[in-house]
Amino acid sequence: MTLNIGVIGTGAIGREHIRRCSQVLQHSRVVALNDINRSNCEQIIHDLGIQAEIYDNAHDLINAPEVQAILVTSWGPTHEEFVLAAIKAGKAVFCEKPLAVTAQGCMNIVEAEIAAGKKLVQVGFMRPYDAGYRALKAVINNGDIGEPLMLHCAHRNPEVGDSYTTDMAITDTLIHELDVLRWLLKDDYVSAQVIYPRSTSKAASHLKDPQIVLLETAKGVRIDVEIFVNCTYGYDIQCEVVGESGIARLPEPMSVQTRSAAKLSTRILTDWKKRFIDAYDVELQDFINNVLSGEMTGPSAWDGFAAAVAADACVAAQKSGDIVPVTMPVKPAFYN
Ligand code: NAI
Ligand code: NAD
Ligand code: ISE
Repeated sequence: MTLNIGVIGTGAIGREHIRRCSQVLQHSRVVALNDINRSNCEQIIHDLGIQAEIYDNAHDLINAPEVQAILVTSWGPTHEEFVLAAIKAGKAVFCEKPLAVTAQGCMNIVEAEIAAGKKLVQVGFMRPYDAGYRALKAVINNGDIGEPLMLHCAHRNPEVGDSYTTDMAITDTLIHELDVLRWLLKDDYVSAQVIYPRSTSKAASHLKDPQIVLLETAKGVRIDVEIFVNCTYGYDIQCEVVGESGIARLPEPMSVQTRSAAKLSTRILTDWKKRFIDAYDVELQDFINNVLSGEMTGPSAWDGFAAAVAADACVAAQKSGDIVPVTMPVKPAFYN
């Protein structure tokens, strides 16, 4: 059986996901594309040699009879509209993070999905599919380091474009930690605070970079996340869990160690596309398999909502400098 997929948004990650659905994964075929910039679609059809219809309107793609499932990889502010339209059409939808740019937008999706009576949404949070994070979670679950007490994390990009704003450090970047740490600890956030260290001279003048986000969970775990998106040296994701009886660290990506010119060294990745390349493959194969089998088990609209509630609090904390409460409603039984 093959799943016919339509893709909205054929930019950086859209192109990557079309490549993997066409060349890497099983049981999937990309049959329809849409982008506000039509030439992006034409270029991809040419480069990847796929046969896909280009739609000039995203809603026509969503409602096209040959499209069985939708990938939303357009920019964040468009996600809510397209996911709601997919639910209305009764079609499964994989939506890149963020599910919507506000918690209210995510809640609109949660309510529409519950009203439809069927899970249709998977959010593109790929880190729970990463072998390194899964190994870290297994160490915690085995009790190897006792109960987690503190986490020290970092999310560093070599550079960002001028259009990247201070709040995007939360809504675009930290959102991955907000999701994966909640999953890792099986815990929810209760408060957030943001601290600005001395700014790097490498950032645009309008951007506060780096930032430190301090989170507290319901179980009392304290988390610090450094977000540094103009660190220059690489794309570097760190996560250290301090437990009652030991410490566990997220494994580094595999890299050959060299001894040369009086140095012992390993390379650091610079491109986010490569850091979680296997996790993207696994998450999308999971989506395809689940749509075909009729049971969605990946990161849900509720997980998208939970991350957005925490993100809203972090953005408020950026602006006020205060410790801001994170208040999560009770999870509907639909998502248990
Ligand atoms: P991009 O800017 O390279 O691509 C976005 C594409 O969407 C562009 O081709 C643009 O023309 C198109 N687009 C914008 N508005 C549209 C509309 N109304 N209708 C149809 N097409 C529209 O951005 P990128 O880096 O590919 O990011 C896209 C999404 O994927 C974002 O939500 C981003 O947060 C997410 N993302 C997720 C990553 C992950 O690790 N899970 C990594 C990178 C991006
Ligand atoms: P689990 O029951 O241990 O999950 C723990 C908890 O995390 C659950 O309460 C679940 O609701 C929640 N959760 C799941 N995804 C989340 C997310 N993205 N953000 C926040 N909370 C989340 O189950 P698990 O086997 O650890 O799987 C967790 C996720 O990883 C699932 O989405 C699963 O489909 C996916 N996954 C599974 C495999 C596999 O081989 N089974 C491999 C990779 C990823
Ligand atoms: C990008 O949108 C991503 O999602 C990457 O995974 C993240 O590391 C980067 O900071 C974001 O800009």
